[in-house]
Amino acid sequence: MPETPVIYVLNGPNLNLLGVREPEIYGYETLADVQALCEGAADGARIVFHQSNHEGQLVDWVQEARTEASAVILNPAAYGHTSVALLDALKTLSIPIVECHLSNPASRERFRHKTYVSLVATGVISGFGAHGYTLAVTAALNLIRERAAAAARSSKV
Ligand code: CA2
Repeated sequence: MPETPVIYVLNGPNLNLLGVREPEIYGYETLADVQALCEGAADGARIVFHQSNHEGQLVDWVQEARTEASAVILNPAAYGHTSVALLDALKTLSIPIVECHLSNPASRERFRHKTYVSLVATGVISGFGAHGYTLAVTAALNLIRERAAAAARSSKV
């Protein structure tokens, strides 16, 4: 694990439109606002924040996180419901994965009720809008600290 925790926050397709369209579903905050919220909750950790509309780019960042990150927060957007490629990339990680959604997909159309990402996520945060990202950063920090404490304990015995 890097000395300063590094948290990758990855965002999938169309999330670049946040705050511009469908505010009744996704809220009025822009993606830049979401990034600022993550940085405000980081408590000394470094936030690496990305968004892409391209599945392969998201896979590349997940692969990069294998060596560069202490945890990943992922809002896969629609790729959560469709992408086996993203699932396969996430399966290679041995760091915490927090799945984060602005809306509560379980209360929406049936095709949103399941995500591939949930199969490998440590936990899922949904339905709290942009504030959910601050909850996700806090959850990731707790998981990173718990793992560091467990590693320190096991190196003593
Ligand atoms: O609630 C979420 O965060 C979602 O991941 C958002 C995805 C949706 O496919 C998932 O089921 C749930 C859609 C992201 C689209 O983002 C937009 C933002 C503003 C305007 C239009 C789309």
